[in-house]
Order: sequence, then C-alpha cells, then structure tokens
Amino acid sequence: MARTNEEAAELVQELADLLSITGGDAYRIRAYEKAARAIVGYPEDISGLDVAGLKKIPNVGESIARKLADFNASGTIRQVLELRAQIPGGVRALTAIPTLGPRKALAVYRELGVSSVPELTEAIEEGRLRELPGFGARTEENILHGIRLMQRAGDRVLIDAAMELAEDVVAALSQVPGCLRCVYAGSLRRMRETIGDVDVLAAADDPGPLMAELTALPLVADVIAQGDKKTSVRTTRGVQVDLRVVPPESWGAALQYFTGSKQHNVRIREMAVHAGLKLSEYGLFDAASGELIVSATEEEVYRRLGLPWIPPTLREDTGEIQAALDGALPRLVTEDDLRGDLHSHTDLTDGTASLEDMVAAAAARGLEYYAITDHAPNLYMQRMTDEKMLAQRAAVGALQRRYPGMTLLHGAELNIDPDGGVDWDAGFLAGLDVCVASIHTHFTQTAEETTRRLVRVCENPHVHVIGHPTARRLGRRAPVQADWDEVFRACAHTGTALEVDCFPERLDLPADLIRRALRFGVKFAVDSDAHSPGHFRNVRYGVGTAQRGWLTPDDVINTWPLDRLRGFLARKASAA
Ligand code: DGT
Ligand code: CA
Ligand code: CA
Ligand code: ZN
Repeated sequence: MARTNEEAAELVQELADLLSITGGDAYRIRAYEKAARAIVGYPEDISGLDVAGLKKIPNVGESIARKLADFNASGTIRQVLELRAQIPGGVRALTAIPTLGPRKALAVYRELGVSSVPELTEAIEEGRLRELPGFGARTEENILHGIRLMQRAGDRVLIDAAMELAEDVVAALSQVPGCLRCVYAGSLRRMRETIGDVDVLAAADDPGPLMAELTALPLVADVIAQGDKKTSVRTTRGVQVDLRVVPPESWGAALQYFTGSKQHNVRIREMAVHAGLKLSEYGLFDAASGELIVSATEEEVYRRLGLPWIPPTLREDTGEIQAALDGALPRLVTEDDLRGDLHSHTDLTDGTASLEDMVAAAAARGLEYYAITDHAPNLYMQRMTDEKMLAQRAAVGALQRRYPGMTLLHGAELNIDPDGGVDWDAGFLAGLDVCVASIHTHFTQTAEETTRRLVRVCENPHVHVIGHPTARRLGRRAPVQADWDEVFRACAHTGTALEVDCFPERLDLPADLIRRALRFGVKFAVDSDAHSPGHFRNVRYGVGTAQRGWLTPDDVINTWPLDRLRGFLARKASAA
C-alpha cells in the first residue's frame, strides 16, 4: 500500500481524534474514522486522484474528498492544523493512553496542568486525579492499567508489522550476489503474537556484501552494530533487525538455533549432551572428537537426536519434545486446510467494502463457503436494523447465483450483553445461517460476572461461535477476566465453537487458552473478521496462533466440508 495513503489516513484519523476532544458530533467522528480505514485499505495510490476520483474510495464523500484533495495539493489538511492550534500537544500525548478518552484527557490537562504520561502517573500517585469531578479510584486504576499496557507493548511490535518488515528485508538481501539462502527466524518464524526484534538468517561464503546491503536499506534509521557474523540495525519505525550470516554448510544448525525458542534450544542441547554430542549454531558435533556430524538441514539435526522435525510454532518447551519422542506431534492446521470463513463484515456496518467486493475476494481465496456476519443492532453506532438485515439476506441470495462454487452463508455478529443475552429474539435468529456472538462492551466486569455471561451465551441455541472471546486488543486493552475452564466446559457441552480471530491486534483466543480449551474437547473457528478484502491477509497470523495452540484440522470447524459444518450448526438449534 502506498505511503501517501497511510499519511493521509493518519491525518483523517487525527481529525477524528481532535474532533472528539473538542466535543464534535459523534457520527461525524465515526465517519472520519471509517474513511481513514478505507484510505489505508484502498489499493490505488490516492496522490494522483482528483475530488471525483477520491469519492470512489469507500466511505469518502464530498467533504472528505475535498480534504484529501487539500492533502494532495499541500501535504496536509487545513482543518487539522486549525484544530491542532486549539488543542495543546500535551492532551494528544495523554490520549495515547488506551484507557484514557479524549474528553478526560482534556479535563486532566485543563484542571491539573498535566501534559505528559509521567506527569499523569505522578498526579495519580499523589491522589490529585481522584479529586476531579467524574474521576474516582476506579478511573485511576483504569488509567494506570492503560499506562502499563502502553509501556509493555512499547518494546514489542505486532506480528503483521514485523512480518512486513522481515519480508522486505529478506527480499532485498536475497537479491545480493552470493546470497545462497535467506529467511527470517526467531519469534517471527514461531509466529509469536508480538515480536521483540526481527531475526534474519542468510547463508553466504562472504558475509560482507549482505551486511553492507542491510545497513544501506532506506528503512534503516541507525546501525547498532556491524560485524562479520552479526549486524543489527534499527528501522525508522523503531524495530531492531538482527542479521546473521553463516557458511552454507552450517545452515540447518543455524536455522534451528536462531529460530528458538531459547527454552526449546536448551532442552535440545541437553539431549545432544546426553547422546555424547555437542550442538551449536555451527552444527552437531561429536563431543569427544569434535568431528562435525550434521548441520545442512534442520531435519538432519532433529533426526540425529532421535526426533522428527518439530514445527517452529511448537518450539516453546511446552511438551513438544516429549510429544516428538512419543510420535505424538499434532498434524497442525494450515491455511490450505481452511475451506471457509465464518466471520466477516461489509460496509453495511463497519466494513469498508461492499458485499459484492467481499464475496469476490472470498471466492478469490478459493473458499468453499463464506459467511457474511455484519454487526447486530445493539452496537448502536453500527446502525443495523431488521430491515437492513433482511435486505442483505436477499442480496446474498441473489449474489449466490454468481458463485456456484462457493456457498454463501448469511449471519451476524451479535453483541453479548452484560448478562449474556444477545440482539434479536429467537424467531429472528432462527432465520440466520450462522451467528458469531462477541463481547463489545462491559470489559471490566468481575471474573464471576464474565464467566456467567459467557456460559449463558453458550446456552443460547442460536449462537454458534463466540467471537474474539477474551476481547483483548494487544497493547490497547487487557483480556476480560473469567474462569476459562468453566467457559470451556460450557462450550464443549453445548457445542459452541470458540473463535481464533485473525486480526494481529486480537489473535483471540490466545494460544495458551486454545490449548487449554482443547483439553475440554472444544471446537474452534479460525476466522478473518475481515472488514475489507485486504484483511484476508491476516489469516496466516490466526493460523499461526491456532498452530501454537496445537490445533489440528479436525479441531477447526471451518476446515470441515460444508455438510459436516452444517451438522455442527444444526445440532445446537435442535437442542432448543
Ligand atoms: P523476541 O525477539 O523477544 O520476540 O524473541 P526471539 O525468540 O526472537 O529471541 P531473540 O531475538 O533474543 O533470539 C533469537 C533466537 O536466537 C532465539 O529464539 C533463540 C536464539 N538464542 C538467542 N540467545 C540465545 C541463548 O542465549 N541461548 C540459546 N540457546 N539460544 C539463543
Ligand atoms: Ca527476535
Ligand atoms: Ca534478536
Ligand atoms: Zn467482528
């Protein structure tokens, strides 16, 4: 996607932020937010477009198109500059805290003169914040929690950002003459949900040209260390990249070593020692003679230790080595196994693409079935109505004729209310093919309340999948608290699947909870939750998370043939 689009979208998003601080109209703010997302997702570079062309971007009307034309001409949006001048920079610094809304940020600034995160922390510690009207101990606790979340996310990045960077670096280095192999390793190859730094491994006889190429890449802001074995740089976006270059004959051992995890490697090295061997990034050696035994491929290294090759997503020393010894490694689900997608949105609610475009993109993915699940009415900002829903159902029916190879399912993403109820009555819900139900409000209930809420929604015969079950957003919102074992028991008992939402900031259910749920016999749906065709690219991250949760195709309902899936969906309703 073009850099211009990103810059323009950031300005439009800033406009939304600034308006919400100054008390602007909620629908207008929402419109700017939707437009910002659409601009980022728009496949064409907007810099060459005039007002008429700009209006073709979804969710961009006349007024936003004019602002974008302003941006194309001047590199900025006049209204943003005017609003910025009205709002102190300190308030913007405060709104970066995920749990502090714009209006409260403004109040803190005006009443206490606080204009930075450290000052705010100090004000809270001194008990000054709770004296403001509308603030209390609970607010303080929430804000402190937000500050901690922000700091914790600060030194790690989401997997999509790391992946895009790694793929750019690998592509550039692979072009260098003398580069025999080049891949990313480390936590990214293991598909961890967040990435500390990007580790790239290359094989070459002469490391010099590869190290030089890395430091010369335009995305590099500064060189942290440069050497023959390892070079580290920091990118303009603040992410560290470590490049190691090894001789081609060490490839397998080096890849195994730099993929990690450290804990997995410690266990593997212990096994080598017990076998009278020594394992390093250069190879597997005879401990006594120092003679090289193997190191060309990872498979060889594992095989010589009496193990099958272990998929990187399992290498966390959480039982994978024992499973490998027992011949009990799972046959992990892959992206190719997915036959369908049970959660997606269109521009009828907060998606940015039309029904037609989403369905065309789903067909291009080669899916056998595809569910459209726009937001239900209780999330009032989405302005869903019964009439819109029925009209969409008719549109889906009509569209189906154009896609004989893909079955369209019409459903909804329901909102789980604080008591575990959902939008619409049973009669209306019975008319839908598939219902995902998700928590979108009341994130801070007690564990008891949330457990009851989720168990109750499992008992609803019309709810098939619980969407993004913990409702976390990495770096922005903590997961809801619940007695998960109790929830998993209810899912298994009622035949309710848990979603693995593929959005990089969600990856929800998280891998550790997936694995726990698996022991209760729960089934899963690995869904894109796409709001535009570009979001289908996120599926690889959801699949990575599913693999880290040890899921096989049989555990994932949207790998099943449609008949089997329909049986699963029907079983719940027939229990009603
Ligand atoms: P990250 O960057 O925090 O997301 O996680 P990793 O796993 O990528 O960790 P990193 O970048 O420090 O190291 C990359 C890999 O190199 C790591 O997964 C395993 C290997 N490695 C690094 N340091 C050590 C070590 O002290 N001992 C062993 N056995 N392996 C190490
Ligand atoms: Ca790393
Ligand atoms: Ca590293
Ligand atoms: Zn959704």
